[in-house]
Amino acid sequence: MDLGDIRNKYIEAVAKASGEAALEDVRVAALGKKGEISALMATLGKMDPEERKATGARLNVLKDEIDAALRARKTALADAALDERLKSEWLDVTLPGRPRRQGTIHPISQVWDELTAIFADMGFSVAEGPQVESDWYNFDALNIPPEHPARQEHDTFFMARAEGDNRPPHVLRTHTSPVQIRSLQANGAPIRIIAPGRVYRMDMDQTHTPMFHQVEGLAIDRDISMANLKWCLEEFCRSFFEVDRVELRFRASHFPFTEPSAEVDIRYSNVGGQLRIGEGDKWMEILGSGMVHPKVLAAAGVDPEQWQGFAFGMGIDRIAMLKYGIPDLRAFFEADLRWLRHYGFSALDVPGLPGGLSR
Ligand code: 2NL
Repeated sequence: MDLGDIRNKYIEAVAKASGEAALEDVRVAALGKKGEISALMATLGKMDPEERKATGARLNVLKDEIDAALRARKTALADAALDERLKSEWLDVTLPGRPRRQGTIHPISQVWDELTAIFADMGFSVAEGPQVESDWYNFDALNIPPEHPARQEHDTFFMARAEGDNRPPHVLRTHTSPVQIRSLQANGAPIRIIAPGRVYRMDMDQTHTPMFHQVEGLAIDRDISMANLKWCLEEFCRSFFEVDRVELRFRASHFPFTEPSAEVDIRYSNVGGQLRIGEGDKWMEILGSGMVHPKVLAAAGVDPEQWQGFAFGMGIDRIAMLKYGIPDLRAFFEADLRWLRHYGFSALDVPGLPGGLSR
């Protein structure tokens, strides 16, 4: 037998093996239990001692040589595979770290927090209540009887009743007044609360969305007048718009739930599209207000002979647009991340009177 031919055959096969599996096939064929070298080893027993010694030694050398070639090739293949992986999976560790994107506080939330801080400083606590209301809380208790035109003006969303159920339907609250009625019923007078929250009216155009935000305020005590209302609103506007001087104009108006009633305008100027509060010769309506109607107090279980007070209602979205120069109301509700990054606030920018409202 020519061991040289066998050697060349396996060394060549090892060199040609293109992967671990092919290499294993070569190993089994040459060195496996039933492999060619093992078969040759098995013939040694029939040889005479001299020949056996010489052939045995040569077979061992051959076995070691093939084994070494197999190991070397295996290492080379693994190195090549690793090189391939490193080429595709490289990472430039010298690049600067990418900070996680920070969310922002929505301008409505910011303004909500700002006005809460201002009224809290004046002794108002925050009241909340359901967004689906009975028509009694949303209308009747507020001196808006069924035939009152205000019921139509409110563009109310009505909830569906079960088939055959003829009771008046519940509504999506059209203002947060019901929250105040509920607070009066639960706590009685005296009371000083604001009720910020979502309200709903069937209206949709450049200046209206079917859901918007309102804050109402209510102060009931034994000796409260329009003068207290005026001071309270002026103080609020000075703080909220962060100007030293504001001027409010009270215009006689009508709401079913207040008597007398006043719509309140604020003085402003428009210099090249920039609104400035407290100066100039323009007036803009910002809220409605008045002395709580005796019938409303009575409906909420408060004796109008002993108690009186003021109430007001204001659009949060509207005053947010005014303060932060946001031109389109609808953008508030589109969840456009680019818009939020532009108009949103840092999560660390928590409004408070000691630290300032909008730093
Ligand atoms: C407006 C007008 C107003 C009220 C809301 C109120 C609440 C109770 C009793 C009496 Cl419980 N009044 N709220 C009073 C006057 C006006 O809102 O134009 N809002 C945007």
